[in-house]
Amino acid sequence: MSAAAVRHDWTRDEVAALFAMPFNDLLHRAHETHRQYHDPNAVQVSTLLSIKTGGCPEDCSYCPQAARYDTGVQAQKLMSVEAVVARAQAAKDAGASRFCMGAAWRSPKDRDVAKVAQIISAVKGLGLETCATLGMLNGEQADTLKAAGLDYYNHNLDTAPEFYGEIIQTRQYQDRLDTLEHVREAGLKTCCGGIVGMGETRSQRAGLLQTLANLPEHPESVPINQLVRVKGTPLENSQALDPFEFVRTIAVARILMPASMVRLSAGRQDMDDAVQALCFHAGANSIFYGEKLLVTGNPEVEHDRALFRRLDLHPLEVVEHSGTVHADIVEPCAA
Ligand code: SAM
Ligand code: DTB
Ligand code: SF4
Repeated sequence: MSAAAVRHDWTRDEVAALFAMPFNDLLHRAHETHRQYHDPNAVQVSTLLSIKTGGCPEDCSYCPQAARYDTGVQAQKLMSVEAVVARAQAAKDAGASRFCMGAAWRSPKDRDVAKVAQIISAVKGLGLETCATLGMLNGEQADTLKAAGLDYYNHNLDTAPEFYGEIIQTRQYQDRLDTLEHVREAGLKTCCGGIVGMGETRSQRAGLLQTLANLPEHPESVPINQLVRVKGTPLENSQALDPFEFVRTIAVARILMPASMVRLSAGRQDMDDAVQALCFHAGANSIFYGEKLLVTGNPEVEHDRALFRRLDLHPLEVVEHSGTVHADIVEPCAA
């Protein structure tokens, strides 16, 4: 059978038709696609760190770090190079191969970018892949980060274009597309996905994935976040998404972007292990590993190690120009 094509011309109807497939048929197609492009038992493992927390001027309705919502998050200024490096080393020692640094900025100032560039060079020096998510960037800022050794830039579309205005008013969808263009032009890899469970319709979930798949290049990483409902945010009382609908979203992402890494991102703490196993079967092959996302919780490291053992998954090894990073989060099975 020939490999699934990498396409950039998906129609909304085609994507909606994938969502509407019988669950087993959808999972079968997604898993078949997954095996054509990826080792089905390998999962890429990233650890997140909030290097500048809270106090953000934006109004993203889901976000615990927006200053305007009373979420109990304490604002903290940008961490020092030494403090970030210590956390990155600990993440590497625990088995992460990529270190993702997040900052609660609308867009960084040039002097912030200069400081983050120093942090990135130092983290890169540990032999880790680097990823940053700092808000909107102009072309020059993207170039500076690339020159510092940044591998990936995370900037999400978050949702479908037609639902976006109900979630965020302080910046436009087009601003996000512009930042993604600057990132691509700087030669950075893109990490771009969205959030489900914010009250969007299935057609809007299809719209998010359609927009991602029709970007000029598929993002190398596609994080699919399930909304973490944080008290004090406008979305705190959103209705929980049916877990099988989440699995469908992963499966459709896998089919639309067959060569990309699809990350089962935020929301794993609210998901049982069987649902996560279905997500891996449906084509998810990346996770955030470590007890914290940016400010909210993530499964315990020991729990994830056990999950990998139970599912015979292994962390993806990353071959970088600096050598081979062996991400070893699972001790051999005793049985
Ligand atoms: N401030 C920068 C920005 O917004 O571009 C970078 C950090 S921001 C926290 C990164 C992403 O985290 C957001 O685009 C959103 O997709 C995700 N996120 C934030 N809060 C979330 C939540 N409560 N549940 C799920 N995902 C969330
Ligand atoms: C992404 O798509 N998800 C991550 C990462 N990119 C930066 C962030 C999830 C944040 C969840 C809520 C929090 O802890 O702030
Ligand atoms: Fe600020 Fe980013 Fe949170 Fe939006 S998602 S409020 S830009 S930290």
